[in-house]
Formats: sequence, C-alpha cells, structure tokens
Amino acid sequence: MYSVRMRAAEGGKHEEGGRHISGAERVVPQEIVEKTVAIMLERAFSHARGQADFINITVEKVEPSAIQQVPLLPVYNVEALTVEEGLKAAEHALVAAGVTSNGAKQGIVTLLSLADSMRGAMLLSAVTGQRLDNTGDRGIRVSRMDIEKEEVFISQLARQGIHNSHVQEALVLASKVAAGPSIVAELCWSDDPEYTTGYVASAAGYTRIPHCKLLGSSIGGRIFFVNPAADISLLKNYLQEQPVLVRI
Ligand code: WAQ
Ligand code: MG
Repeated sequence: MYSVRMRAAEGGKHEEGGRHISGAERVVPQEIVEKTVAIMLERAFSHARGQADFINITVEKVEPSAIQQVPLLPVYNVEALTVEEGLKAAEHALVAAGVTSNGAKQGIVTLLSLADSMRGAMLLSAVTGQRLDNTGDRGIRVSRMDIEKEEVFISQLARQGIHNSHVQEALVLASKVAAGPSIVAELCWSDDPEYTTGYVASAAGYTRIPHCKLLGSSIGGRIFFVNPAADISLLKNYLQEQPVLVRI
C-alpha cells in the first residue's frame, strides 16, 4: 500500500508563508497511485480558495502489517437554521461528548477568531480550552488514513442522502482522530467558501451541524479536544504518522 498526500498553497510554499489552499490524504494500492495523484493535482489547481502556485505530493510505501484498523463512526444530524443556532448546537454536542462548557465555548471562539485558515488542526484541553500543541498557525495535519471499501462507503452515504466529497473525507479523518489516544472530541467546519456544514465528532459518533459559518467565508478549521493529561508527542505521532484504515 502507498500513502499519497497533497498540500497546495498560494504565494509560495507553506513553510515560506504561502496561504494554504487545499490538501488531501489517501492510502491506496500501488495500481491506484497514479490516478490518485492525478485527482489530487486536479483538485489543487481548481480550488475555490484560490490559485495554487505550490503543490507538494508525497508518495510513500506503507507496510500492510503496520496499518491499524479503526471503526467508522455512526452519523447523526442535528437541525439549525442560522449560524447562531449552528454554533449553539456545536457547543451542546461538544459538552455531550465530554468537553466542559467553558472548553467548548473557548474552542468555538478560537475557530471564530482565526485570521485565516490553517493547514492543520489545533489541540485544545477538553477541560480549560487552552491550546496544548506548539505548532502555531501551521497546526497538526492528520495523515495516512483511508476507508476500507470506498464503493460500499460511498453508496452507504448516498443512501443516507449525504454523499459529497466533504462528508466522505471528513468522516474518514474523524474516525481516525476519534480512535486516537486521549482524544475527547473534534470540532470542524470547512474553509471552503461554499461549504457551511460542520460537525462535532467523538468515539460515540459524528454529528453533522448545518450553518457553522456564513456562506462565502473562507475561514474554517479543526480543533481536537484532548484530555489535559495527554501525552502530546504520542498523540501527534498517531495523528501524523500512524497508517489507519477505517473499517466499514
Ligand atoms: N488534518 C488536520 N487538520 C486538517 C486536515 C487534516 N488532514 N485537513 C483539513 N484540516 C483543517 C484545516 O485547518 C482546514 O482549514 C480545516 O480543517 C477545514 O478543512 O458532514 O471540508 O478540508 O457535511 O475544508 C465537514 C463536512 C467538511 C461536514 C470539512 O474541511 C458534513 C472540510 P476542510
Ligand atoms: Mg477545505
């Protein structure tokens, strides 16, 4: 199997101050590597966030015996008609998942106050809402994950009437994250200006929340709420390095 990952930026490389445009990560058999790279390149070049002028694609062999299997999270939907209702629903879902009320509020404010979207996610204490990682405005990028049977997965989502590439990728990422050591919950909404549905996930499930932001906003992000006693370097290693296949 091969890990294939892409990151694209505008105005130079990410590490030289370029603005993050898009990214993607898959773990696929060798026969599919070429097609996967082509799809990622196409995505990087045609993204609503901007015109990428730096694209990094990494292809790396993964030993099948090193791949950890994790369960696919069940999907739930809540209703919200406005951004205010959406963010309230997110706060409730975070508290239900085990984040303190203060931590949940702090997390939502942290995402709302981003000046621009990051490439990765922030780690926040599930108790105090304080930032626990030291990756600054780069964030931690979850990588090396995929779904076991993509066609079955897609038709399952289509049957529930919720298939699109955002849901598909977010559910795989959230399933990997929720199975990580010391993870309490995740909060996310997209940085794509045309996509406003976000979610809260934990090992108990993935709750979709409409209207987490206004249509047209290019600011989104991810927060992983963790147990304050977490071993941060162990968790970072799991999120970035551990190959994971989500079982359907
Ligand atoms: N690892 C960590 N953080 C990431 C990653 C990753 N692999 N990919 C994206 N992020 C962060 C980064 O800060 C982005 O700015 C932010 O998340 C949003 O990423 O069920 O599309 O890929 O309908 O724009 C939710 C779907 C879609 C809800 C979320 O996120 C639903 C989405 P995007
Ligand atoms: Mg995006």
